[in-house]
Amino acid sequence: MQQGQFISFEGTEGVGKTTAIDGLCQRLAQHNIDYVRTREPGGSALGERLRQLLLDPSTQINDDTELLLMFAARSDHLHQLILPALQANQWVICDRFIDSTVAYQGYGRSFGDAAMLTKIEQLIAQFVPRLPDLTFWLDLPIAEGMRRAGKRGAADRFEQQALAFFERVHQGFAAQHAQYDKRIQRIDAGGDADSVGERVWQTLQDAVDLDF
Ligand code: T5A
Repeated sequence: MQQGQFISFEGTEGVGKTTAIDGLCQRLAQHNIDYVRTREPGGSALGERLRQLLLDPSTQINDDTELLLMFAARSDHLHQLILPALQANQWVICDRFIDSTVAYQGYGRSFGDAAMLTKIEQLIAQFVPRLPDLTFWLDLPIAEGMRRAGKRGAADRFEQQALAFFERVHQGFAAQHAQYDKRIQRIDAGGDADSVGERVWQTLQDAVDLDF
C-alpha cells in the first residue's frame, strides 16, 4: 500500500498554489488516494483563529511575535491534523509550511539576517517533528503573481507589503531551494493552470515511488 506522503506548496503571493492544489487533489482522488488538504497558517481550529489575527491588516505586531504565532499555529496544526493523518496513512497536502516562515519572516521581514535564520532553524528543530517529503515551490515573477492575486479583491496584511519585501521573500525561497534541492522542487508557475498542474503531476511521479 502506498505510504502517505506529506506534500507542501510554496511561493510568493498569487503564484497559483490554491489552483495547483485543486488540480493535484483531483488527480489523487482519481487514483483513489486518501488525502487531507490543509493550509498554513491555519488547518486546525486554533490555527484558523491565529490565521485571522495574522492576516488582519489592523493587527499591530512585532516581528518576533509574528514568528512565534506562526509556530504556535503550526504546532497545533501538526498535532491536531498533520501527524494523525500521516499516522493513518493519509496523504497531507499543505498550502505553505516551514519554507514560508524562512522566506517571509527570515528574508522578507528580517533581510536574511543570520540571527533570525538561526532562530527559525531552532524553532523548526524543536517544534516540527516531521518535515514535508516533497515541496513544490511555484516560481513566478513577483509582478505576475501580484497581478493574479490582485484580481481577488482586498489585500491582507502580508499582501499590503512593498514590492521590495516580496523580492526578498522570493530570494528566501530560492535560497531554501538551493539548500534543500531534493525536497524542494521548483515548478515554473508561468503559463495556464493546466500546464502548471501537469508540471506538478510529472514532478510528483518522478519524485515519489507511486504504485499505480
Ligand atoms: N505566511 C504564511 C508567513 O508569513 N509565514 C508563514 O510561516 C506562513 C505559513 C498566507 C500568508 O501568510 C504568510 C504568507 C501569506 O502572505 P495565503 O492565503 O496562503 O496567505 O497566501 P497567498 O499567497 O496570499 O495565497 P493566494 O491565495 O493569494 O495565492 P495562491 O493560492 O498562490 O494563488 P491562487 O491559486 O489563489 O491564484 C490566484 C489567482 O490567479 C489565478 C487564480 O484563478 C486566482 O484568480 N491563477 C492563474 N491565472 C493564470 N494562470 C495560472 N496558471 C493561474 N493559476 C492561478
